[in-house]
Amino acid sequence: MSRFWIRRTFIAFIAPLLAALGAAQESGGAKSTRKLTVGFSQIGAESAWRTAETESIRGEAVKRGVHLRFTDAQQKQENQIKAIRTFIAQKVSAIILAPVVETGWEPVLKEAKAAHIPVILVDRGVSVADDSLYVTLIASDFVAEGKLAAEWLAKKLNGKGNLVELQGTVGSAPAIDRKKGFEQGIAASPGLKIGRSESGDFTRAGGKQVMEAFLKAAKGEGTKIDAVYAHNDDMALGAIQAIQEAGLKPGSDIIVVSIDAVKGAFEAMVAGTLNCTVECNPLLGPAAFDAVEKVLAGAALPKKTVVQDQLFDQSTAKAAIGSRKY
Ligand code: GYE
Repeated sequence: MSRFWIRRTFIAFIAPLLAALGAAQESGGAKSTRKLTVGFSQIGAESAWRTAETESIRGEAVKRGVHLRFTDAQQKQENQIKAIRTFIAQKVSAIILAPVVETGWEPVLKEAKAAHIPVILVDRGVSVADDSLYVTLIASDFVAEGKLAAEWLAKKLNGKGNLVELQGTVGSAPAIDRKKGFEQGIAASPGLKIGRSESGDFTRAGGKQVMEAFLKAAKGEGTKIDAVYAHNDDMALGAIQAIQEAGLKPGSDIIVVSIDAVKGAFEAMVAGTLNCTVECNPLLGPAAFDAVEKVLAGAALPKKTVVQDQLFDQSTAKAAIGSRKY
Protein backbone atom coordinates (compact mmCIF):
# COMPACT_ATOMS: atom_id res chain seq x y z
CA MET A 1 0.00 0.00 0.00
CA SER A 2 1.30 3.42 -0.87
CA ARG A 3 1.79 6.17 1.64
CA PHE A 4 -1.09 8.01 0.04
CA TRP A 5 -3.50 5.17 0.72
CA ILE A 6 -2.39 4.84 4.32
CA ARG A 7 -3.07 8.56 4.85
CA ARG A 8 -6.47 8.39 3.15
CA THR A 9 -7.52 5.35 5.15
CA PHE A 10 -6.49 7.13 8.34
CA ILE A 11 -8.45 10.28 7.50
CA ALA A 12 -11.51 8.37 6.32
CA PHE A 13 -11.88 5.73 9.01
CA ILE A 14 -9.44 5.77 11.86
CA ALA A 15 -9.44 9.50 12.65
CA PRO A 16 -13.26 9.74 13.10
CA LEU A 17 -13.14 6.61 15.22
CA LEU A 18 -10.50 8.13 17.51
CA ALA A 19 -12.45 11.37 17.69
CA ALA A 20 -15.61 9.51 18.66
CA LEU A 21 -13.72 7.60 21.32
CA GLY A 22 -12.27 10.83 22.68
CA ALA A 23 -15.70 12.46 22.81
CA ALA A 24 -17.16 9.48 24.64
CA GLN A 25 -14.38 9.66 27.17
CA GLU A 26 -14.86 13.37 27.65
CA SER A 27 -18.54 13.08 28.29
CA GLY A 28 -17.83 10.29 30.77
CA GLY A 29 -15.34 12.61 32.43
CA ALA A 30 -17.82 15.45 32.49
CA LYS A 31 -20.32 13.18 34.21
CA SER A 32 -17.86 12.20 36.97
CA THR A 33 -16.88 15.81 37.69
CA ARG A 34 -20.52 16.68 38.15
CA LYS A 35 -20.45 14.51 41.29
CA LEU A 36 -19.85 16.64 44.38
CA THR A 37 -16.30 16.35 45.72
CA VAL A 38 -15.76 17.09 49.40
CA GLY A 39 -12.46 16.96 51.29
CA PHE A 40 -12.46 15.63 54.86
CA SER A 41 -9.42 16.29 57.02
CA GLN A 42 -9.67 13.87 59.93
CA ILE A 43 -7.44 14.09 63.02
CA GLY A 44 -6.40 10.47 63.20
CA ALA A 45 -7.59 7.18 64.66
CA GLU A 46 -6.66 7.72 68.30
CA SER A 47 -9.89 6.48 69.86
CA ALA A 48 -12.98 4.37 69.28
CA TRP A 49 -14.93 7.65 69.16
CA ARG A 50 -12.76 8.89 66.29
CA THR A 51 -13.23 5.67 64.30
CA ALA A 52 -16.99 5.95 64.75
CA GLU A 53 -16.92 9.55 63.49
CA THR A 54 -14.84 8.56 60.44
CA GLU A 55 -17.28 5.77 59.60
CA SER A 56 -20.25 8.08 60.00
CA ILE A 57 -18.83 10.67 57.59
CA ARG A 58 -17.60 8.09 55.08
CA GLY A 59 -20.91 6.22 55.20
CA GLU A 60 -22.94 9.36 54.70
CA ALA A 61 -20.82 10.38 51.70
CA VAL A 62 -21.50 7.02 50.06
CA LYS A 63 -25.20 7.30 50.85
CA ARG A 64 -25.45 10.73 49.22
CA GLY A 65 -23.25 9.88 46.23
CA VAL A 66 -20.60 12.40 47.28
CA HIS A 67 -17.01 11.80 46.26
CA LEU A 68 -15.08 12.09 49.54
CA ARG A 69 -11.38 12.78 49.66
CA PHE A 70 -10.36 11.45 53.07
CA THR A 71 -7.09 12.28 54.84
CA ASP A 72 -5.84 11.08 58.23
CA ALA A 73 -3.47 13.58 59.90
CA GLN A 74 -2.01 11.17 62.47
CA GLN A 75 -2.83 13.73 65.20
CA LYS A 76 -0.62 16.42 63.61
CA GLN A 77 -1.91 19.89 62.75
CA GLU A 78 0.77 20.37 60.07
CA ASN A 79 -0.64 17.35 58.22
CA GLN A 80 -4.14 18.84 58.39
CA ILE A 81 -2.89 22.15 57.00
CA LYS A 82 -1.18 20.30 54.14
CA ALA A 83 -4.37 18.33 53.45
CA ILE A 84 -6.46 21.51 53.31
CA ARG A 85 -4.00 23.10 50.88
CA THR A 86 -4.24 20.01 48.68
CA PHE A 87 -8.06 20.17 48.79
CA ILE A 88 -7.88 23.82 47.72
CA ALA A 89 -5.56 22.95 44.83
CA GLN A 90 -7.94 20.16 43.81
CA LYS A 91 -10.83 22.66 43.82
CA VAL A 92 -13.11 20.57 46.03
CA SER A 93 -16.63 21.95 46.53
CA ALA A 94 -16.37 22.03 50.33
CA ILE A 95 -14.07 21.00 53.17
CA ILE A 96 -15.04 19.19 56.37
CA LEU A 97 -12.43 19.75 59.07
CA ALA A 98 -12.08 18.10 62.48
CA PRO A 99 -9.36 20.37 63.88
CA VAL A 100 -6.88 18.68 66.23
CA VAL A 101 -6.11 21.83 68.23
CA GLU A 102 -7.86 25.19 68.62
CA THR A 103 -5.24 27.66 67.45
CA GLY A 104 -3.09 28.21 64.36
CA TRP A 105 -5.77 27.88 61.67
CA GLU A 106 -6.09 31.46 60.45
CA PRO A 107 -3.69 31.38 57.45
CA VAL A 108 -5.02 28.19 55.87
CA LEU A 109 -8.66 29.08 56.54
CA LYS A 110 -8.04 32.42 54.83
CA GLU A 111 -6.68 30.53 51.81
CA ALA A 112 -9.84 28.40 51.66
CA LYS A 113 -12.02 31.49 51.96
CA ALA A 114 -10.09 33.25 49.18
CA ALA A 115 -10.70 30.18 47.00
CA HIS A 116 -14.45 30.36 47.88
CA ILE A 117 -14.39 26.89 49.42
CA PRO A 118 -16.67 26.66 52.47
CA VAL A 119 -15.22 24.96 55.56
CA ILE A 120 -17.48 23.03 57.91
CA LEU A 121 -16.01 22.25 61.34
CA VAL A 122 -17.01 19.00 62.98
CA ASP A 123 -16.54 17.82 66.57
CA ARG A 124 -13.88 20.35 67.67
CA GLY A 125 -13.85 24.11 67.46
CA VAL A 126 -11.14 26.58 66.50
CA SER A 127 -10.17 29.87 68.05
CA VAL A 128 -10.07 32.54 65.31
CA ALA A 129 -10.62 36.30 65.52
CA ASP A 130 -12.77 36.28 62.37
CA ASP A 131 -15.47 33.62 62.54
CA SER A 132 -16.37 34.10 58.87
CA LEU A 133 -13.36 31.84 58.21
CA TYR A 134 -15.63 28.84 58.71
CA VAL A 135 -19.27 28.27 57.91
CA THR A 136 -20.48 26.38 60.94
CA LEU A 137 -19.39 24.15 63.83
CA ILE A 138 -21.22 20.92 64.65
CA ALA A 139 -20.07 19.69 68.07
CA SER A 140 -20.95 18.76 71.61
CA ASP A 141 -20.77 21.18 74.52
CA PHE A 142 -17.54 19.94 76.14
CA VAL A 143 -17.81 22.27 79.15
CA ALA A 144 -21.25 20.82 79.90
CA GLU A 145 -19.86 17.28 79.54
CA GLY A 146 -17.06 17.96 82.06
CA LYS A 147 -19.55 19.55 84.44
CA LEU A 148 -21.90 16.57 84.26
CA ALA A 149 -19.04 14.17 85.04
CA ALA A 150 -17.94 16.33 87.99
CA GLU A 151 -21.42 16.62 89.47
CA TRP A 152 -21.92 12.87 89.25
CA LEU A 153 -18.56 12.27 90.94
CA ALA A 154 -19.15 14.87 93.67
CA LYS A 155 -22.34 13.04 94.60
CA LYS A 156 -20.68 9.64 94.48
CA LEU A 157 -17.81 10.75 96.78
CA ASN A 158 -20.02 12.86 99.05
CA GLY A 159 -18.00 15.91 98.11
CA LYS A 160 -14.68 14.63 99.40
CA GLY A 161 -11.72 12.94 97.76
CA ASN A 162 -8.35 12.98 96.09
CA LEU A 163 -8.77 13.06 92.30
CA VAL A 164 -6.47 12.60 89.35
CA GLU A 165 -7.22 13.78 85.83
CA LEU A 166 -6.24 12.32 82.45
CA GLN A 167 -6.41 15.14 79.94
CA GLY A 168 -6.96 14.81 76.22
CA THR A 169 -4.66 16.18 73.51
CA VAL A 170 -2.93 19.36 74.68
CA GLY A 171 -4.48 22.43 73.05
CA SER A 172 -7.56 20.60 71.74
CA ALA A 173 -11.03 22.05 72.36
CA PRO A 174 -12.34 18.97 74.21
CA ALA A 175 -9.30 18.83 76.53
CA ILE A 176 -9.52 22.55 77.34
CA ASP A 177 -13.29 22.59 77.83
CA ARG A 178 -13.69 19.25 79.62
CA LYS A 179 -11.09 20.42 82.15
CA LYS A 180 -12.85 23.75 82.55
CA GLY A 181 -16.30 22.17 82.95
CA PHE A 182 -15.04 19.62 85.45
CA GLU A 183 -13.37 22.30 87.58
CA GLN A 184 -16.62 24.27 87.53
CA GLY A 185 -18.53 21.15 88.56
CA ILE A 186 -16.36 20.40 91.60
CA ALA A 187 -16.07 24.04 92.68
CA ALA A 188 -19.04 23.63 95.01
CA SER A 189 -17.24 20.78 96.84
CA PRO A 190 -14.05 22.17 98.43
CA GLY A 191 -13.27 18.65 99.71
CA LEU A 192 -12.64 17.46 96.13
CA LYS A 193 -9.12 18.15 94.93
CA ILE A 194 -7.37 17.36 91.65
CA GLY A 195 -3.98 16.17 92.91
CA ARG A 196 -2.47 15.34 89.55
CA SER A 197 -3.43 16.15 85.97
CA GLU A 198 -1.61 15.17 82.79
CA SER A 199 -2.32 14.48 79.15
CA GLY A 200 -2.77 10.93 77.89
CA ASP A 201 -3.42 12.25 74.35
CA PHE A 202 -6.88 10.62 74.14
CA THR A 203 -5.33 7.16 73.65
CA ARG A 204 -5.63 3.96 75.64
CA ALA A 205 -1.85 3.52 75.81
CA GLY A 206 -1.44 7.14 76.95
CA GLY A 207 -4.09 6.75 79.66
CA LYS A 208 -2.46 3.58 80.95
CA GLN A 209 1.01 5.09 81.04
CA VAL A 210 -0.04 8.27 82.85
CA MET A 211 -2.17 6.33 85.35
CA GLU A 212 0.76 4.02 86.10
CA ALA A 213 2.88 7.07 86.93
CA PHE A 214 0.08 8.54 89.11
CA LEU A 215 -0.29 5.27 91.05
CA LYS A 216 3.44 5.00 91.57
CA ALA A 217 3.69 8.58 92.82
CA ALA A 218 0.74 8.08 95.18
CA LYS A 219 2.31 4.93 96.56
CA GLY A 220 5.61 6.74 97.09
CA GLU A 221 3.83 9.49 99.01
CA GLY A 222 1.57 7.12 100.89
CA THR A 223 -1.58 8.87 99.59
CA LYS A 224 -4.74 7.32 98.19
CA ILE A 225 -6.32 8.11 94.84
CA ASP A 226 -10.10 8.08 95.28
CA ALA A 227 -11.11 8.70 91.69
CA VAL A 228 -9.83 9.24 88.19
CA TYR A 229 -11.50 11.55 85.69
CA ALA A 230 -10.51 10.78 82.08
CA HIS A 231 -11.36 13.13 79.21
CA ASN A 232 -12.31 10.12 77.07
CA ASP A 233 -13.21 6.44 77.41
CA ASP A 234 -10.06 5.11 75.75
CA MET A 235 -7.86 6.73 78.39
CA ALA A 236 -10.22 5.49 81.12
CA LEU A 237 -9.93 1.94 79.76
CA GLY A 238 -6.14 2.27 79.80
CA ALA A 239 -6.28 3.60 83.38
CA ILE A 240 -8.50 0.67 84.41
CA GLN A 241 -5.79 -1.70 83.19
CA ALA A 242 -3.11 0.19 85.14
CA ILE A 243 -5.25 0.08 88.31
CA GLN A 244 -5.77 -3.67 87.93
CA GLU A 245 -2.08 -4.26 87.33
CA ALA A 246 -1.34 -2.32 90.54
CA GLY A 247 -3.48 -4.85 92.40
CA LEU A 248 -6.44 -2.52 92.96
CA LYS A 249 -10.08 -2.72 91.90
CA PRO A 250 -11.18 -0.08 89.39
CA GLY A 251 -14.81 0.85 89.98
CA SER A 252 -14.61 0.38 93.76
CA ASP A 253 -11.10 1.02 95.16
CA ILE A 254 -10.76 3.82 92.64
CA ILE A 255 -13.85 5.36 91.02
CA VAL A 256 -13.48 5.88 87.26
CA VAL A 257 -15.48 8.46 85.28
CA SER A 258 -15.02 9.46 81.67
CA ILE A 259 -16.57 10.91 78.53
CA ASP A 260 -17.66 9.51 75.10
CA ALA A 261 -19.90 6.53 75.93
CA VAL A 262 -18.45 4.15 73.33
CA LYS A 263 -19.25 0.44 73.42
CA GLY A 264 -16.07 -0.42 75.37
CA ALA A 265 -17.21 1.93 78.14
CA PHE A 266 -20.59 0.19 78.37
CA GLU A 267 -18.85 -3.18 78.59
CA ALA A 268 -16.63 -1.86 81.39
CA MET A 269 -19.62 -0.43 83.25
CA VAL A 270 -21.45 -3.75 83.00
CA ALA A 271 -18.26 -5.47 84.25
CA GLY A 272 -18.14 -2.97 87.14
CA THR A 273 -14.72 -1.48 86.32
CA LEU A 274 -15.98 1.88 84.97
CA ASN A 275 -18.48 3.87 87.02
CA CYS A 276 -19.85 6.48 84.66
CA THR A 277 -19.44 8.03 81.22
CA VAL A 278 -20.92 11.13 79.64
CA GLU A 279 -22.03 10.63 76.06
CA CYS A 280 -20.43 12.56 73.22
CA ASN A 281 -22.12 11.69 69.94
CA PRO A 282 -19.65 10.89 67.11
CA LEU A 283 -22.29 10.21 64.42
CA LEU A 284 -21.84 13.57 62.75
CA GLY A 285 -21.99 12.49 59.09
CA PRO A 286 -25.64 13.36 58.38
CA ALA A 287 -25.40 16.82 60.00
CA ALA A 288 -22.06 17.54 58.28
CA PHE A 289 -23.41 16.78 54.79
CA ASP A 290 -26.67 18.63 55.48
CA ALA A 291 -24.47 21.65 56.22
CA VAL A 292 -22.42 21.10 53.03
CA GLU A 293 -25.55 20.88 50.88
CA LYS A 294 -27.15 23.91 52.52
CA VAL A 295 -24.14 26.16 52.16
CA LEU A 296 -23.64 25.16 48.52
CA ALA A 297 -27.31 25.96 47.90
CA GLY A 298 -26.70 29.43 49.34
CA ALA A 299 -28.69 28.90 52.56
CA ALA A 300 -27.72 30.55 55.85
CA LEU A 301 -26.47 28.29 58.65
CA PRO A 302 -26.19 28.79 62.40
CA LYS A 303 -22.60 29.39 63.58
CA LYS A 304 -22.89 26.45 65.96
CA THR A 305 -25.05 23.35 66.25
CA VAL A 306 -24.79 21.73 69.66
CA VAL A 307 -25.15 17.95 69.70
CA GLN A 308 -27.23 16.74 72.67
CA ASP A 309 -25.57 14.28 75.06
CA GLN A 310 -26.54 12.36 78.21
CA LEU A 311 -24.90 10.56 81.12
CA PHE A 312 -24.76 6.79 81.64
CA ASP A 313 -23.65 4.98 84.78
CA GLN A 314 -23.71 1.39 86.02
CA SER A 315 -27.42 1.67 86.81
CA THR A 316 -28.34 2.50 83.18
CA ALA A 317 -25.53 0.80 81.21
CA LYS A 318 -27.12 -2.64 80.90
CA ALA A 319 -30.31 -1.34 79.33
CA ALA A 320 -28.41 0.81 76.82
CA ILE A 321 -25.53 -1.48 75.79
CA GLY A 322 -27.56 -3.39 73.20
CA SER A 323 -28.34 -0.29 71.19
CA ARG A 324 -24.75 1.02 71.17
CA LYS A 325 -23.32 0.52 67.68
CA TYR A 326 -19.83 1.93 68.17
O1 GYE B 1 -14.03 12.65 72.91
C1 GYE B 1 -12.13 11.62 71.97
C2 GYE B 1 -11.45 11.86 70.70
O2 GYE B 1 -12.92 15.47 69.60
C3 GYE B 1 -14.88 15.02 70.78
O3 GYE B 1 -11.63 13.23 70.44
C4 GYE B 1 -13.66 14.47 70.18
C5 GYE B 1 -12.76 13.69 71.13
C6 GYE B 1 -13.36 12.43 71.74
O4 GYE B 1 -10.26 11.31 70.50
O5 GYE B 1 -12.36 10.28 72.23
